[in-house]
Amino acid sequence: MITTEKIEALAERLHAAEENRQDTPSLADDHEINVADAYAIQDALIARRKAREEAVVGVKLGFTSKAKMAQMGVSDVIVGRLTDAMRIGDGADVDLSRFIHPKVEPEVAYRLSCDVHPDDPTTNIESCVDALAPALEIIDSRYRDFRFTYADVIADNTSASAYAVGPWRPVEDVSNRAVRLRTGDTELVGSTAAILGNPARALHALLGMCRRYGIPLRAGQVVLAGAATAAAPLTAGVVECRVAGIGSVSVKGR
Ligand code: 0L1
Repeated sequence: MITTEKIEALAERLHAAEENRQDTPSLADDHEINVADAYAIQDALIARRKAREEAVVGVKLGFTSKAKMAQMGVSDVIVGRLTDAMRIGDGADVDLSRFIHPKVEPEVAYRLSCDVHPDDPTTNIESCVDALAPALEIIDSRYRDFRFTYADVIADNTSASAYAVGPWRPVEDVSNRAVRLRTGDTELVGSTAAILGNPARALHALLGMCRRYGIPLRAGQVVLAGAATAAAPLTAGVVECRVAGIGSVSVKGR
């Protein structure tokens, strides 16, 4: 475990990278950080966002696909926090100059209808979800050349940067729906099955991670379940995520 001073210093480094849109080398280059340290750095980073008057409005999961887990050599998902400053309206413009090297991922979002108590073994997280929607997540790693370790990316709030959610609709089984991510001339096609086999499983994985790392889950929060395709670079123009039977959401890079 690293010291509290070191946690604060590393959070400050990542916070400055985000504020100045200036990438930074991997923390692991000169520090030994374990997963608990990394979540402590993420907490300190979120405290800085709150000091900037941002409110936490949700959580996101990362490394929910087998391919990404294998690439990082891990078997656990990662959790990051979403704030109100990250929210982009469906169809709204997004200013590309606020990012370092943004990428976009098509996702499924869930909405929590009640506070979730991860420490209570009787908690049924699926019964605390009242709606789902297509979503886009913009990830913007603060690390130079996207070179990071598993602990690095957790410390960096799992690259969370911005997100948009389409129209909410009642919860249904979305375990194997076609997903299309359209950006410029590029179209990536995937399936919701890439998200832990079924996005609903992401909710259970989230509960376990929140239990382990003391992350609260509150009524009204959004849960981004994970990417259904590889990430695509976010460039100028319209980006759309369409999930079969659920609808679509878009943003416009400028
Ligand atoms: O997939 C995710 O959202 C997890 C973090 C991605 C790390 C990155 O490529 O920046």
